[in-house]
Amino acid sequence: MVATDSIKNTIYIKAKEHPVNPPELYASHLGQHFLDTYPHITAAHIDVVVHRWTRMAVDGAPHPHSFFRDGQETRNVEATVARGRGIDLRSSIAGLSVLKSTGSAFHGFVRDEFTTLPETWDRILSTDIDCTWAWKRFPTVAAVQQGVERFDKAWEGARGIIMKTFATDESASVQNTMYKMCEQILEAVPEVDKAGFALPNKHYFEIGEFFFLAFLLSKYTSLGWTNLDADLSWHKGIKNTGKDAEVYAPQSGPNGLIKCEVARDVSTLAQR
Ligand code: AZA
Repeated sequence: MVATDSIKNTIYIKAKEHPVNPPELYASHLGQHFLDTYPHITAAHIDVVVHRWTRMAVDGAPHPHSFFRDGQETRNVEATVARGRGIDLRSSIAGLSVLKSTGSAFHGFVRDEFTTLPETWDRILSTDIDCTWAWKRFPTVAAVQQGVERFDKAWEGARGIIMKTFATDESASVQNTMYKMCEQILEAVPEVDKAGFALPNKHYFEIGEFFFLAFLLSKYTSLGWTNLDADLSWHKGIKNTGKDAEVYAPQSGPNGLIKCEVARDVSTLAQR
């Protein structure tokens, strides 16, 4: 058995001995170390999470030693280093919260006795991006090291594709937009075999949209009408629906978590 104490200390020491950027290379070094050091171990699994500490700008100049946490977004790496198999790396962007105020529709979906959702041709679209891309297997740490700039380039490329597609796509659905993003990531990074997303559908509803539902809830439950905040017309007849909608309420859920993974053609993968 290897104590977690030794594992923790190894993580510190390897962070001194090797660069920690890009995280894909650091994770590979770390995993290989465990295989080289402990003959009874067949595979090492490493997860690295990189937080955004961005240098402060003070009086317009980058400050030499001060940083701020620039959002909840992280850059993550999962590495599996397995004896006799090589190194499998999965890189990801997680926790990148995005919202667009229009340019998103959702209609034409199956309607049956289980459907209550109305169709929409214009809605707010918001989600927390969780995007992962899986690299083709690397035989050794030296192969990861060779052309190591590929990892930062892929991360920057994927982030750019995500932002641009999210902003500019006339989204037909979360599913459709995420598929387009996957295709572009595969095109931009030839050494990546698969790209995927897991996107929560974060809803913002017009206050007024669920007026009728609120009315029913207040009639048949102990929830008070005034607690429901369902409509604004009680105040001087304010209109806040359709073209008049300006004030929206974020919904706490439950909401969908929509996932997709797009891989290269299997016949192409076999030749790689
Ligand atoms: N996809 C969407 O884009 N929006 C939705 C879904 C869905 O599957 N379900 N509710 N709202």
